[in-house]
Amino acid sequence: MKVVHTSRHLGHDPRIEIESSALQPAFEHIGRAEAIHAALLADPAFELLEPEAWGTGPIEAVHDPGLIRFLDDAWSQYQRHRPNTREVVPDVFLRPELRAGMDPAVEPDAIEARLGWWSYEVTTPITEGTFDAALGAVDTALSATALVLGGEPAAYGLCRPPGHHAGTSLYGGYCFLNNAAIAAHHVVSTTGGRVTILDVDYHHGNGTQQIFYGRDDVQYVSLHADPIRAYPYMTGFADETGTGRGRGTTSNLVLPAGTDDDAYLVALAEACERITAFAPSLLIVSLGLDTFVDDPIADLALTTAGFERCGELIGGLSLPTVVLQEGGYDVASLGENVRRWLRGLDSVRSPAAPRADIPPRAR
Ligand code: Q9C
Ligand code: ZN
Repeated sequence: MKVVHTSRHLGHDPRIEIESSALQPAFEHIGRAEAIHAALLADPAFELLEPEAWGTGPIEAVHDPGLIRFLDDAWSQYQRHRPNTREVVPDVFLRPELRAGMDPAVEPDAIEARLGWWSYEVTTPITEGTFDAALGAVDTALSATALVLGGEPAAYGLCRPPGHHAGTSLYGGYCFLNNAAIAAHHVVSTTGGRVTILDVDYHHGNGTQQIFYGRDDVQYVSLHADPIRAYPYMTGFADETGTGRGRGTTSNLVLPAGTDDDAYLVALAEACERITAFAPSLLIVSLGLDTFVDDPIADLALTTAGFERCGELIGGLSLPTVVLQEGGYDVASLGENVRRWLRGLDSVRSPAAPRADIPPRAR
């Protein structure tokens, strides 16, 4: 399987984050992508490639241009405000109640206010190279997608930073630009096909859901820890199923603490049925390995062997498949968990998988 990877992720280098009311070593750090890269490099079943440069056009088709402008200059504007700050984090947020009964706010000029205008939480520091790393992750996602549109049965994009918590006009949850959403919209707009995003990260992908909530050309199916106990707490409930034209195109399958391989695979089979019913021309998997039994910020109980079974089940859909990296924080096991998941996917595919589902314009 072809793997897209770039060292540009090294620019996003947070060392600390505020998490569970404490200042902690960052969970989302460069060592994660390095571990995955090393594991795939050591296995001859994977061929590593650099991404192409896609520019900001495909990003602007999904995100507010104001968010992109903000990410481009937030770090330097903060340095003018407080020199030598390593991790830039908001400390004030706009809640609508702040201006209840008044005119709505407009984007402020002060960097402190801009941080809290574009983010919704405090665990996602901006460092000097964050914007370039986020652009590199989008290039990685689009390049992996182009491989699949070009006839590869599957490809993996080693995206870092991850993307599924980033919404149209919002960053947070370690995410700045929504790699999977940008790739899905690119497929729809260039091929006219329908796309499913299957999100298997431990956390609900609130950003991906929000971006496609009113659309019927991209289906969003997510398996995640019940938001009644787990981040992002505010979205991801089973009764959120889409709106307007998008009614029925969002599926949230919520999982109890301690869910093991067998119980997870039952839920994943249900997700596969909903995907089959939608009949997409291409599948994008938001692959989080934070469902792992030893993940430091999560409470599910999947094993390395279970990840291989998950890959096999999804490979059985026989859809052209783009796999994009999201979360996963047990760095000691992360590389092997990704490797086994991808080998599971590959094991059930013939090298010449049929491409009849890709509309002719995409070939
Ligand atoms: N007390 C991804 O996996 N911190 N993002 C949770 C709970 C943020 C996870 C705080 C977790 C973000 C891509
Ligand atoms: Zn996650």
